[in-house]
Amino acid sequence: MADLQGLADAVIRGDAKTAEALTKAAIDEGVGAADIVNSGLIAGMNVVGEKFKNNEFYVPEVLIAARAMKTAMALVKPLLAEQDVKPVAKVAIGTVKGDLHDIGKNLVAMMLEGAGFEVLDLGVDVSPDQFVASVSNDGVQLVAMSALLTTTMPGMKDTVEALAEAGLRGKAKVMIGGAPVTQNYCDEIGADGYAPDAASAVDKAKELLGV
Ligand code: B1M
Repeated sequence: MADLQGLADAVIRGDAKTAEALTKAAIDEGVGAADIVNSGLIAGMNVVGEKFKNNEFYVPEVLIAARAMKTAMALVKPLLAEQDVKPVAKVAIGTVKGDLHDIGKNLVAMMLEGAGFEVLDLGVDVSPDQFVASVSNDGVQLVAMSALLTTTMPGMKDTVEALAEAGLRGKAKVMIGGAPVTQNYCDEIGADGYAPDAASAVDKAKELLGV
């Protein structure tokens, strides 16, 4: 019997070796890729997200859990395509232009991936044009922007405006976050949502996209 609860627990503990072994065993037993992802990997990352929100887990624990999740996900990914399992939605994430901080952005990306989103990571120093291209060329439904400097926050406003100018504001939602970013700033620039941390970012993304 495939041990999907054991897989979820291995992800929570950040035990990549066990997560990999249990994923291999489940695949060999013919368990569907969607079940492995939903009942094993996402279930585990959901608990990690809750613990992070409640300050029971800190950044290192989340990073280690996400690494275990990614190790197992690498085995499942080819099957997802074969079995035509669709991601929850497609997100482009990046740190805005002029800003090189990526630790928080990476955490948000990992939590989104752990929740079943397809994540296009545009990296750091991402221009409004790059975000716009992700929507127009790659079919992204959610633009997720991170900023850690007060001086780079205007890049978020520029991106919201660039999306509007390109006529794409109706095609993708915009979510923002990062230490100096606030709900007030989100309202001020006309973004769709703000999240204070990586776990809340998953909830906000689901809320914005209705998934
Ligand atoms: Co810089 N830095 N830094 N830095 N740095 C800060 C941000 C700063 C507050 C330090 C300080 O002065 N006390 C300050 C900014 C001041 C301001 O503008 N308010 C600062 C400065 C000034 C600078 C430089 C200008 C320093 C210099 O060169 N003179 C320079 C700028 C470089 C650039 O970007 N162009 C600089 C450089 C660097 C390093 C390269 C050395 C390094 C970054 C390494 C890296 O990221 N790869 C660095 C670091 C590490 C920091 C601190 C110490 C830590 C940031 C961090 O990673 N936090 C930071 C001081 C501090 O915060 N104590 C500081 C941990 C991370 C998990 O939190 O990113 O907030 P955070 O992410 C959270 C939430 O905010 C949220 O979820 C995450 C997880 O819960 N979140 C989102 C983040 N993005 C989100 C997106 C969402 C939703 C939620 O939706 C899309």
